[in-house]
Amino acid sequence: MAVTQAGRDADARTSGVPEADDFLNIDAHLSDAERDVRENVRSFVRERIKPSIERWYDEAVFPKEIVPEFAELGLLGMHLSGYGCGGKSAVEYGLACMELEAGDSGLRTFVSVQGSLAMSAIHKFGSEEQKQEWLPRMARGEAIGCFGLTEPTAGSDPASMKTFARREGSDWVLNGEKRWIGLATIADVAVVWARTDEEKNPVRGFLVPTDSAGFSARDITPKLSMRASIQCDVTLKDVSLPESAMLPEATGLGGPFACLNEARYGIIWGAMGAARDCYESALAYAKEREQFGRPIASFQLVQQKLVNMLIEVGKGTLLALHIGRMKDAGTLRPEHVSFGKLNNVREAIEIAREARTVFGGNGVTLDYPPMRHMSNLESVRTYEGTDEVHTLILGGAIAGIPAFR
Ligand code: TGC
Repeated sequence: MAVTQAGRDADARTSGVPEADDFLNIDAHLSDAERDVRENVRSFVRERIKPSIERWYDEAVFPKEIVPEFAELGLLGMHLSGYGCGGKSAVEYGLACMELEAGDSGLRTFVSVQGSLAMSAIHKFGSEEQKQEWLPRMARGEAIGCFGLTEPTAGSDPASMKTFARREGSDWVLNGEKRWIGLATIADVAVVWARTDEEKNPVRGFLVPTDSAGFSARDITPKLSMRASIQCDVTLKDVSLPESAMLPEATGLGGPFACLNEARYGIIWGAMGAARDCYESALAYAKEREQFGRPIASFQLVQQKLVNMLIEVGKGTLLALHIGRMKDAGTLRPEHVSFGKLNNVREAIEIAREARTVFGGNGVTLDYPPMRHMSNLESVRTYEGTDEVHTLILGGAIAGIPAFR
């Protein structure tokens, strides 16, 4: 049965103890539809992800069987409209990311790569035929997409990419290497960004079916982070594509960067999901774990840690909601996204570290989530723009002087 806001308010009043997961009653700022999305994804994470995540992480497997269930929940291309996509708001999508990442960053990353990067590239820049061909199947989880921007020697600076698309008659022939490409070994289609010899805006996007001759992908292993997720090296060797494979509406680096905005936005929420899971698990453990004859939650130093976590989870969640409202209102700028990603991932890592200490030695095992989240968040802090990149995007925005070039 759905819990109404009035019911939650009454519970909080009568118990006198604010809920651990919503100390500030941020729920009061959500609509019923937003709370429904949040509750649906939260239940899914509780029932389908939490019971198995330690095993998936330990065995370093992405549970591909979960993809149809993500689709059933409406998580794939959730914030896109038409073509079988969910048509949900930015805040609803953000809440879903937060709940998923409370399960594991690797599983939230699947939804981000599929929806925010691959589907969003096709939705924003594809031809009608490309949209009809791929988006409905991707929304149903029947086709998986990946997004090839980063290269072995072009990470923070995608403008230095070497992957090249040359004209051969009316066809394109792609050659190059991509690295850290989520899902590439299980993908059906890769959105590949490549340099062309066009003078103005040489970077263009191509839809590459992964069964194309000359396309190959390999999992990057072993990893100490995002173990329940797939990141790959990709090689493109004389991959021949028809003219119709090019995304017609993407010209220049603004194309991939617009997709990165979408993925970075989801991270702002997701990081707070991981942080909340660390805080909640540390709070529960501290109330049960006894040392010196009493629960460690009674010790002032432990309480201070818990309070520091609580405050940063609350601030970061409010920031995510504010940024989500700006996105829905159409007032969000890329530097706002940098503000959110930089702050929330940085704080989430601190929270995970602090939470781990509450568990003492037990905190370094997979029996408890903080160290797994901490390891995952090291990747999250790095992909979609490092701390340094986002700091300098913000620096450039406030100083009015670009830091990079
Ligand atoms: P710059 O000259 O500033 O911009 C080039 C053109 O792009 C436009 N632009 C944006 N458009 C939309 N959103 C944004 N956030 C944008 N940022 C820039 C800009 O207006 C310009 O357009 P135009 O029309 O004037 O040409 O480009 P720059 O190269 O100097 O930018 C520097 C910097 C550092 C900000 C940029 O390179 C950057 O963001 N670097 C970080 C790259 C990054 O986040 N990489 C992660 C890629 S994710 C991935 O490949 C794998 S992870 C996901 C997975 O698991 O698969």
